[in-house]
Amino acid sequence: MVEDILEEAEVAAEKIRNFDGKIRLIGQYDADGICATSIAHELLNRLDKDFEFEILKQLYEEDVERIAEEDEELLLFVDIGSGKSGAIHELILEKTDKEVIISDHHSPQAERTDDENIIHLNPHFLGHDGGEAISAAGMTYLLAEAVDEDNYDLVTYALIGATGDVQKQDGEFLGLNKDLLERAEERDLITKRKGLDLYGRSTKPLHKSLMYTSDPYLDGITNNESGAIQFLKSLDLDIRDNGDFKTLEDLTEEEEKKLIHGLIKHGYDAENLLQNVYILENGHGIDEFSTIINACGRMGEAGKGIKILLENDLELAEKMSRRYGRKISAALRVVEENKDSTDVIREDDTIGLIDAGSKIDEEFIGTVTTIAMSNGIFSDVPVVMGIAEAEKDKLKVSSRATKEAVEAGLNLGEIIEEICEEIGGEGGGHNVAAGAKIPQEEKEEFLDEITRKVQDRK
Ligand SMILES: [Mn+2]
Repeated sequence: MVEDILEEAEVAAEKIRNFDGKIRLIGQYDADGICATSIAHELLNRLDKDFEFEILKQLYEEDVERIAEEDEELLLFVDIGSGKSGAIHELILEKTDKEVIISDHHSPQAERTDDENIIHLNPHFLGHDGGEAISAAGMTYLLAEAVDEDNYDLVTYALIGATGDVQKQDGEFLGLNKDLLERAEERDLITKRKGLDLYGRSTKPLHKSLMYTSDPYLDGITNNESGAIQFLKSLDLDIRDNGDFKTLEDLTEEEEKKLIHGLIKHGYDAENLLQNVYILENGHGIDEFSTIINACGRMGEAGKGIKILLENDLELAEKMSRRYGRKISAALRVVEENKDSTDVIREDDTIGLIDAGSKIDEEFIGTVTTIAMSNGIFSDVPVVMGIAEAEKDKLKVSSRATKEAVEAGLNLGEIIEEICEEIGGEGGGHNVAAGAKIPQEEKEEFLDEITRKVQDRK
């Protein structure tokens, strides 16, 4: 299935192989972008190319203008660029002699042309769905494979990237990602097995993971720490390893099986908790590892994410993961400390609002909003929303709806998209979770509109 993309990638591969000058690699800052950048980075390194790289949050027109002025004659955009391909044509291809390769999966802004100076690799052009079938890391992996089959080892990054972009559905890779998974499995780069999908699989002590499991409700274990510890003891499972608490991820496959059988034998509905787990060669689960890579980007340390991947620097991974945890805790403290200040925290019947201004980094407002949904900050509201200042006089809006509201017909993604169209913002998402960037001066209008629309449809 990936053959059509490989065939197209061959032309780009030829261009890269034959190019002697300086190359600039431009990537996006989330897990998929960092994985795509890492693949391209390694691909160019192995060819001994002269290149520099930069990671951007977003590609603005002024970035395209700036890049047009840089020295490099070949520009390689990964996980970024398709959405600005119109500007790339106008500001780079029409005005300079530079050559461009875009390896992306976002909706293309411009159709492909016969301009030989640009190769635009994008699954949309070949009738594949860029949302689920393949990520930019996958596209860039196929480019690396077209350059040299010996680059097969980079396929792991393609799947970490796809995981970061939430392309797995119910634990399965779909479409072209499935082909990529096969490649990884054939070479034992990834092992897939059934395991328990518990909260904090690799970050929380095992007994806490069990105790926090509420769906299904494990009578005697859920919300009962000593019950959870007792249960593990009854199965002869050690909760400690050299003094440290074990996480679920620390268990051997045999021990995990013992746990699963134990749950079933005690009458717990453990079938519900069985999920596909994908274990990387370095022992990390793919979901949790892609979260760490994503965290690096969010903390403005995308370069460290690349280092973790390319050097398999697990110590750095752990350090970044802890730092990210501390940042989230600090952001949550802002909510806690301001819960009596209606400037920051307020609610009516419809919306619980965290109006964080500059107190919470825009990169953390989404996570804080998700947690605020369940930690009792707000009483019974159908929608929780967080707003934080973002770059370029914009506000980042993040919103979550309760299951009940969604079941009653609320679709946050649709509502937010509609409002953004009216007020000149950008946004959308899913029925339960959606986000937007809006102009600062439109805040009140946005809040009025969303309150009205949620009331209409809940
Ligand atoms: Mn992506």
